[in-house]
Amino acid sequence: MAIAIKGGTIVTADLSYQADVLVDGGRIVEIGSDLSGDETIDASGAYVMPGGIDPHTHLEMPFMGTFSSDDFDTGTAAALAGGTTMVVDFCLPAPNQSLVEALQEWHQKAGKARADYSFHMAITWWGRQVFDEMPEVVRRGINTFKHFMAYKGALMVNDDEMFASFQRCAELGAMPLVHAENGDVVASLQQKLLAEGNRGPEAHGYSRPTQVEGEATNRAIMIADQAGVPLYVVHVSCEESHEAIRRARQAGMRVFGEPLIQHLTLDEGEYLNADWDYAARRVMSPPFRNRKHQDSLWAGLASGSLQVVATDHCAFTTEQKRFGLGDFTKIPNGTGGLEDRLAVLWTKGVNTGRLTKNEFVAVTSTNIAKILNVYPRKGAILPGADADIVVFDPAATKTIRAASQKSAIDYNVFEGFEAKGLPKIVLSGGKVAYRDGDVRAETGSGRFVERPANAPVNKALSTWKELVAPRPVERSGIPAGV
Ligand code: DUC
Ligand code: ZN
Ligand code: ZN
Ligand code: ZN
Repeated sequence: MAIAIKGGTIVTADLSYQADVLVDGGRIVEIGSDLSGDETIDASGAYVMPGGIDPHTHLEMPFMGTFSSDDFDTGTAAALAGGTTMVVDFCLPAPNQSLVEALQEWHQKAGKARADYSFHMAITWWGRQVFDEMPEVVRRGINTFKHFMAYKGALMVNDDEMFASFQRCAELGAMPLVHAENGDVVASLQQKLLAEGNRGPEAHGYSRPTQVEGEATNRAIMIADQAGVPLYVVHVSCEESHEAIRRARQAGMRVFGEPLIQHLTLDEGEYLNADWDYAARRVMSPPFRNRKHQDSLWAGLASGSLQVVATDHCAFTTEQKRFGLGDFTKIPNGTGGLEDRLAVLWTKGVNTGRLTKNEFVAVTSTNIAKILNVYPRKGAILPGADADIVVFDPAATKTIRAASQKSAIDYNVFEGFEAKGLPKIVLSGGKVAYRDGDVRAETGSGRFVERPANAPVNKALSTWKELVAPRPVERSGIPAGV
């Protein structure tokens, strides 16, 4: 059944112009004037944009002794209600678990998805088996591998493991991702704070200062350059990390940075709230920062040194957060945001003039589609692209309330936020998936999106130097190797 979206202004990462869009068979089939279909969507006064892509979610993730409370069903319902038509989640193998087996488990969980999805594969342990399985993971449509430089004793990988994995990514045309925080320093700061009697959620912020993030970001960048591979830094929260990325890009390295909507808009003062639950609900890693860092992130999005706005959606209920009563290190780390990313970014970004409408589309959809190698199937309003489309009403308003959200948790870190500019109608795969408050996409209607490998680079981009094994120097009269 063909649907004509009529009378709107198409807004892409490059252009804004008036045209109708005709979708059929799950794809965009035509863009032009006076188009008609079996059904018409009136988009007058609205912007017609590519569906949002959130490249950083944790749905039903086993973490810190529990599972995050939004699964692929409620999580993608929240996503669609917020104008996000594709999520990229993290497959986390257990220690010594086969990557392929873990991937099968994640495919099972994602069977409930209402929106399209993909996975990043996390390198949670290192060994011959992981090395051997990485090509199979790539063949199965996953071109990104995540590395946690924090969570010592759990998810953290060491530098030698990270370097080995980065080199393997380079060979395979895959890209490493990093959660960049120095896990050793965080662990010792946590112990110090606890020993000094600092046990509340505010200590979470003190245990993860911007230095630990800046150091790890720099380290990951240098290791990636030596491995001859591009790098994607998730949840860039501060100037120190942003600065490292800027510098790397200036040196010619292909390094990407992803701030979260939370870090752009919420600050460290949240942890000083006298209500333990209020503060604990906002505990995530990296923690919220001060205004100086927020300004840096906004500037990076406008100037292009940072490319993507994500959520790291990892939702825990208040009850789960209370696992950390009396010990902040046991508060499950994570906040929600999937449903609110577009509305909050538009309100704080476009309405204030910090971002143009086209930059908004770039950072919520198009840039990540290119980085993850799914453009122009995703992230584009073009004939042939998937019909994942947001009809966005810049005049619509709402007050964000947990009471009316699709997410399964009992609070919202944006509670009370006055949003202006909202998705009104969302198409996913050519069907109306959300309209005026109702999610219509059915559980299980989402599809897995394969992301093919890129061409391997295998050179240090900063020097364009071949990464070949150096030859030993021949010396006359002295035995080799001495
Ligand atoms: N940070 C979080 O806050 N939650 C999930 C994982 C992470 O790195
Ligand atoms: Zn992380
Ligand atoms: Zn995180
Ligand atoms: Zn994350």
